[in-house]
Amino acid sequence: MTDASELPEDTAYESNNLEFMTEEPIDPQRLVVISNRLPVALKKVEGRWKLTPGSGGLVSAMAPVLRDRGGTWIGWTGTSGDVDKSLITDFSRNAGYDLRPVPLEEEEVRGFYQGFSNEIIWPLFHGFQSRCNFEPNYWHDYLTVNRKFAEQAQAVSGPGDYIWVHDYHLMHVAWWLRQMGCRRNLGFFLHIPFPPVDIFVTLPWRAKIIQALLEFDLVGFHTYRDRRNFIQCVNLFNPGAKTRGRGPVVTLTVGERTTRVGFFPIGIDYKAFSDTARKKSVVEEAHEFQRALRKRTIILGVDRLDYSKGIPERFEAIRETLKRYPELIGKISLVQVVVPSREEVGEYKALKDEIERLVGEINGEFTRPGYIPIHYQYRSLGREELIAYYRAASMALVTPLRDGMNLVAKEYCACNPSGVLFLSEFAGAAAQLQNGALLVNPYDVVGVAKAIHRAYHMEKAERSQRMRKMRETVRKYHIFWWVDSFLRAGFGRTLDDFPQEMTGVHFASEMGEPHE
Ligand code: GDG
Repeated sequence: MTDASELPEDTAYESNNLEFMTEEPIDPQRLVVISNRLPVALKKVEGRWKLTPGSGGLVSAMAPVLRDRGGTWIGWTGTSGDVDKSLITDFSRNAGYDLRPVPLEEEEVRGFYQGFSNEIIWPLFHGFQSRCNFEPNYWHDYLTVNRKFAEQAQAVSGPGDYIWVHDYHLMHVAWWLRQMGCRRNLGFFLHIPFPPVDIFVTLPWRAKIIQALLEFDLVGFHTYRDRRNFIQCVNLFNPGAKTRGRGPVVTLTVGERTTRVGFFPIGIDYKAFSDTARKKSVVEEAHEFQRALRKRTIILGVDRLDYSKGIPERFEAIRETLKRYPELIGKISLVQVVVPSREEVGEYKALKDEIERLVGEINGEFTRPGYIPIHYQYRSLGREELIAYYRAASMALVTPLRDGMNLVAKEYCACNPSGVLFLSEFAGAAAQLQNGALLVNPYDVVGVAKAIHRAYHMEKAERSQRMRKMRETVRKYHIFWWVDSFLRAGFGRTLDDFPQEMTGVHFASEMGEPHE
């Protein structure tokens, strides 16, 4: 268990109390959102096309925003070849915003999505260098597909629109748009971490990626640390680069070009989650789950299948807990939901096998009549079912090895007023939730086991007090605040629109290094 005061300085400082925005309404431009996937996927089931809602952090974050404001969402449908467009048109009509699919060939999906995005950028940016497959041909597909997205954006947007590109699959879109002569205001948000310079420099296309990102007018990250890493990389490849400003948004000038660079910790639709968690049907379902587990302490884990989420390490921590504290055998159960993801990538299949082997092993060791230590589910839950689990679980184990933010941590807080949150120091969310979470190093299984033991015996008053603080933060910095903050930083005319200080966080130097 790590106390906030023991954290490295930059981690401890990311408390992100970002009250830097002006109160004036933002310009009413139309919002054009671009992401790799649309918020829905098309699938052929028994010869007929079906539309299924997408899952994952980006969809959870952006779908309510476009529903609220209207606009256009450009993305891939998740399938190749001809698709039934009428389903997409019907969806657009009901959703209140337009969907514009970008068709991709199977070969392109292989090189751009499975290859460059998921075999290079994802592992590298999460710090898993040894998992990278730096296949030179992937780069070509990455560029080709980014150009397709740029062409679609150019075709469907008007001069006053704000084009907001999301995530690591599409870091080259602005570069292409500029090549096409587009002078529109372009924003980019990275949902995953930006790596430290010594990791980033191993990328064979490092200088090109930096150059491409600087073609955006605003580049946003979740945390101060990600932004710092990015600025250091820009400086390495552009020794004359100048950073100005001291707040959460600074400007970076390289030659003739100036780009704003900021950190904006993403939030959730707090009200929607907390309201649903209080619905009668959800409360009853939560009781159902508790009864099924015979009122044992439920510890919840919910993650996409991904090595960055630290699922095997979490299982080892549960094994360690039951070994170290045998009195907890029969008292605590981990309910682990693993949502299928990227199953076509070999490494993910291997991870699934590893997870299932560990479940078998640990359950084999500690199962007793009427007691199973790990309840493992490999499926996607319905939204209300997920919220019922959040409500039923007295504790949530959110222990990624590295994570841009981690929305599950915030959703749990919104849904469970008396729960205990164990949170990895290496999740972006730790910067905001360290005031109430039990911060853990996910690699330290003994440390996690001690934290579980401590939480099991924690007084009710301490639990509630910790959770109250976290709920306050999650409630205040919700998803609409995040969108608003980003758009204000994108539209604000000068940096003077942003005060140099934020409540509780002061920026001392040009580089924005925080000090107490
Ligand atoms: C990326 C970054 C960053 C999960 N299982 C089910 C389900 N979910 C929803 C959760 C949550 C989302 O998926 C997962 O979000 P995370 O933030 O935890 O993780 P990533 O998908 O990796 O997201 C991440 C995020 O982007 C946003 O910027 O926080 O760091 O990696 O919203 O509720 N939803 C349903 N059933 C499930 O079984 N309905």
